[in-house]
Amino acid sequence: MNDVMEATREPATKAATDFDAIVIGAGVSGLYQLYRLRELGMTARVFEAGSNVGGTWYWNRYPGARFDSESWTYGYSFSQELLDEWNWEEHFAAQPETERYLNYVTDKFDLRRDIQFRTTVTAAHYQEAESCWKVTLHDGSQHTSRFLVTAVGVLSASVLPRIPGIDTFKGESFHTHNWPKAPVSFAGKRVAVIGTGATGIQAITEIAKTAGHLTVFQRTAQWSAPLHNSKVTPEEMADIRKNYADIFAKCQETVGCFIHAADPRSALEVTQEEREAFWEKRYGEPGFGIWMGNFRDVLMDREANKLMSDWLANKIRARVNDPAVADKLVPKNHGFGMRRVPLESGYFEVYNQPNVKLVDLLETPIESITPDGIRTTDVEYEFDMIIYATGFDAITGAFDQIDIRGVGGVSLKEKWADGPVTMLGILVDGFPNFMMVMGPHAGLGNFPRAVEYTSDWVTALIRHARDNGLTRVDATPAAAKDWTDHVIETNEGLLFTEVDSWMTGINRNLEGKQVRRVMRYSGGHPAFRQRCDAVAEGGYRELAVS
Ligand code: NA7
Repeated sequence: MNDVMEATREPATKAATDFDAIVIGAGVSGLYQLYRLRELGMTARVFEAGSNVGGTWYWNRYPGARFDSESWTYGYSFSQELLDEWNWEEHFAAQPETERYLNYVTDKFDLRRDIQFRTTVTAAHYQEAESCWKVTLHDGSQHTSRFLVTAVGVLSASVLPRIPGIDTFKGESFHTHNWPKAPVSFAGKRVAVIGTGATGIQAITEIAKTAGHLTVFQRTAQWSAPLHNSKVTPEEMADIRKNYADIFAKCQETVGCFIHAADPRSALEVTQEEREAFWEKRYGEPGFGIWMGNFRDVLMDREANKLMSDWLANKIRARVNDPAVADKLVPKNHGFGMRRVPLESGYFEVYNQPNVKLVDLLETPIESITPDGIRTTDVEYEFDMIIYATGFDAITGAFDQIDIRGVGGVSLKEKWADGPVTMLGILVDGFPNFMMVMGPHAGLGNFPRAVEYTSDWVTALIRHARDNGLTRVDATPAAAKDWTDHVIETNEGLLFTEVDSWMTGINRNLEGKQVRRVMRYSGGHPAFRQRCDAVAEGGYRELAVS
């Protein structure tokens, strides 16, 4: 089809495109966006690289992968029927349960027929004359749409470490994100895990149960705390179902959309006994309470943070038999909660097992991967399997993998070379009709809660465009600057901004990701929603439309 011809033949308000909207990704965000677009009566096509739905919960099938959010706070809230039907098996569901849930949602709402699987989007170019997007797929085929919604995830572009010889290893090797569907056996094998982030900690705990021998290569120790997962009993599920409205309302009130809200007290205004009793209680409770429900100043005040870190260090030491190993497991270069707190289920006790060894890469860095294993500065270890739990090109990585070009052929990757510029983390000036569900500058946290809100906002904007005969909606440069400045402001003074992590845009394995950047909104979800609501209620005055 000749798009230019079509566009000139059709009235301006009628889409002369293959679809009203194209959505990239069929994970938590993409599925919900498709549902909402359908509701508008729009034609939509979702392109998904995987062979099934789920996104994060499709790819990350490594042993031990599970929620750190309470399952019943993570599920979609939009359908009462769905809430009535679905029973969560565990308070923190493992990957297979979540994957089942997302498939159930897909089938219940008949979403599959608009999703094209095993399809990678390689380019998306805005067509100025036709006010539409032309999307190119891995096989060279092209499709056009008025609107382009990215639902590409925050942690979806996995990264292997830059270690010489990585391609020479003769045994099995996997990145945790690209884990095979067929079962992987560790029995009797000499297994290496590189990386001790949230993923590594989950995987190591599980693999240690069956591996012949497990060697963990740790560069940075983590302030990990207990998850306290358990089965959901039928009585608990009945109770949860009765209370869904309150649960979701509570999530809406907190900065991270979790059910855990910070304690209004300062860690410094209570006695040592009170402080420690409070931390002991949080340490004994399920979920992120210890991070998100701590004293209000623990993540902001150096002294409060130091007290918490020292307290938690003692917990780690008490759980590991060998004091020298315990010492290596206590973080030295950052305080508690400055990086994403991994929740664990017996992680520290793993190092008391005779089949597990911890290698501290600060003492003996890796020199190379060899055909037989891993060589550090002091010894060559032989392995049957190497597992890379080495993380992601976070937040902007999935965008960078697609050649996205706006007005005048401007590349999004180049526009963001010095850090993202967005309006509300949803729009980018110069990229009309382009909307991001959970792009950079979005608030992180309990993902689906933020996804539902953001996707509803995107849907309302698309409806507004349609109802008003607009073929082009774009953020103005001024509005994008305002929001970007505000995002930067919300990060000022927060201790996590002083630490290298994926949340500050650092990935030591990637060129161009060595400088800390403001990647996320830190003003909290309630404030984020207020800003978004104000734009919508004001009739989208901040946008340039035609
Ligand atoms: P993370 O949190 O980025 O962790 C990656 C880990 O891999 C981390 O321990 C890194 O050490 C380590 N790493 C990366 N490259 C190397 C090399 N070259 N050598 C040694 N160690 C290396 O990713 P995750 O997948 O664990 O978690 C991502 C998020 O997913 C998580 O926060 C949850 O929100 C879900 P470093 O810390 O850089 O020293």
